[in-house]
Amino acid sequence: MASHLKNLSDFSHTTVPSGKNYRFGIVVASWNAEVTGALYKGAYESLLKYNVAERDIISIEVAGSFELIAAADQLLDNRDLDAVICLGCVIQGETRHFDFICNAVANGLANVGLKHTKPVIFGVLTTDNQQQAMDRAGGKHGNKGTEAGITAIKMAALKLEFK
Ligand code: DLZ
Repeated sequence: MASHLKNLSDFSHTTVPSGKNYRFGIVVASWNAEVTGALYKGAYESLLKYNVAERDIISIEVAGSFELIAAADQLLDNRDLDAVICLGCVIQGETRHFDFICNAVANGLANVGLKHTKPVIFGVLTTDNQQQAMDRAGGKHGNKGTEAGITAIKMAALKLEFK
């Protein structure tokens, strides 16, 4: 369980509360599937590691990162979830598609979180190339999917604190 910070020494970015009895959605985009599959594995395994039950995780696959927005919104409309983790990978190309998609997804997911007053975790890699993406999906810079899973648990626990 998250606790209020009373002293500077209370702060610890390494403490992860138990995810037991919290319910999570994971939405994963299939564009750049090698990367997003690794992000998904990292997120899913991090939830299990911190005691989230498999029955408390609902996973959905969508076409591209742009579709994460509608899927997260619909999940929160129809399921009693404590947080939704959104995973995607947008790789810089020759066109302005990159900027349109990145901006739309970041703003869209933020708005979904505010609309539902629930944590919507931005686990979308936005990189110059495939190698940078792989480095962050289980490579030399870790796995951002794992970090997204941990962030979801921390945010779910924080919310309960204020009920
Ligand atoms: C169209 C498109 C492009 C060019 N690039 C990516 C990408 O790198 N990563 C990603 O997740 N999705 C991409 N898409 C697909 C869009 O997210 C979306 O699926 C389509 O525009 C249909 O709405």
